[in-house]
Amino acid sequence: MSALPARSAFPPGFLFGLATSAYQIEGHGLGAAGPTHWDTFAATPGNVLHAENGARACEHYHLWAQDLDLVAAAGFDIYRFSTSWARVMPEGRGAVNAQGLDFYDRLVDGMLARGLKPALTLYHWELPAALADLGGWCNRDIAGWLADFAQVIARRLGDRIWSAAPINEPWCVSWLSHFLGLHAPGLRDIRAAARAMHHTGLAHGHAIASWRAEGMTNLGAVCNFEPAIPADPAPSSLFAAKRYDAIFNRFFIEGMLKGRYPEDALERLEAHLPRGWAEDMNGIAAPLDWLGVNYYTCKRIAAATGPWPAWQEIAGPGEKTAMGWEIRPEGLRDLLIGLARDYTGALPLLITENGIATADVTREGACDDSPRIAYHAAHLEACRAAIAAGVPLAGYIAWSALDNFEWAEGYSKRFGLVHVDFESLQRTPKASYHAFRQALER
Ligand code: GBH
Repeated sequence: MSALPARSAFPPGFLFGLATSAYQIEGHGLGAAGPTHWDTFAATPGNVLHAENGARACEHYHLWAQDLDLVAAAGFDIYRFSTSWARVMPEGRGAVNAQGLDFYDRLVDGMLARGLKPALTLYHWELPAALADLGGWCNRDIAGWLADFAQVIARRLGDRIWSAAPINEPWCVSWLSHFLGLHAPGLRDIRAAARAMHHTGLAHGHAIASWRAEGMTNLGAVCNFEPAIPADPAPSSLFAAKRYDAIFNRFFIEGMLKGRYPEDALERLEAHLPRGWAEDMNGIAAPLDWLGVNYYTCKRIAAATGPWPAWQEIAGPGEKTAMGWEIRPEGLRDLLIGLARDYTGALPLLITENGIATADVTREGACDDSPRIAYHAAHLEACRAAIAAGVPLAGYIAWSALDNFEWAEGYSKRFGLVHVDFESLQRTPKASYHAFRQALER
């Protein structure tokens, strides 16, 4: 069994953390909060496995103190969390719900009291339904709406936040949700997708500007990456993989870090971008203090017949997780090295998510958690290799602290280092939790 590398195997000051997101753990039906487009999406049969939703989830809204205790007791430095927009502003704009803001205020104080650095994600996917009704991410006004939400959060929490990023995974918010239709709002429309892609960048830039104006520091972006490997040496596969890479891996960081979009994405998307998009690029490329990397897997891509984007995913040779995602730790090493070389240079990188789903199991003992330990061990070694190659990697945040609402998969897939019984709500640390605790004290 592969052991986790010890804290002392990393450079001094390297930070470890655990991540969660609001809709996945809080229980959106608890406390006062406005409806979100994830409630709507989950209520439509066929969108979420077993028609589950985030109404109760882990009841973190009530049980947050014991959850923070667990994160701190294992010796983690960072707790990455998100703020539910509809809990803070039930209509998405205008009136602020004092109860919602009080909750995050207590939560942040709770982190500080336990020696945890609060890493804030402003938006992790549950859009207030009132804003979805106005077109959501397809409406250019979302940039201003998100900036206003950012300001409300900054004024209440900004003095105690360690790091902040406006949007978790712009690719998921736009492409996955508006082109592939797999997440809320479940659209399958190239025009909607292109607009959402551009508007995530615009809203990101506006939120960063709003935070800077409020004096906040250590601001970044969190993107998901899946290295695209040509499934075979055919030139058509190479082209398809390059096209995949442009949409998935390069579109958002080229916007946010270089103020431009990749040519190979524009060739099809430009016709669907909002008029005057090029004038937005400076604002999208607002200077950042770090880039967050969410990494889970890689993709093997071949060409496909049919309309653009005309690619297909081929199963790779590596072992698969319960999500069916291929395990490929060397992909993380190469990704970090490539990002530093081509995009970020001396800008610190931070792993903001990395983790593995296992099948539904009951408690520690009933569950063999060694695949999770092996997964994190291998990816931490990949981080060490990248650091040895000169990459300025600042830390590693694992997904996730708790088993939680895994979006379209409902509660059937478990990413937690801590097991949650969704009936009794009891938390039980898994073997991986104990492995981290031991690694972090060494
Ligand atoms: C993260 O996104 C989310 O931030 C988090 O909320 C979520 O719980 C966690 O992942 C686990 O899913 O083409 O079907 O093989 C991860 C982004 C994008 C990673 C899609 C896997 C391949 C899906 N994901 N990707 S598939």
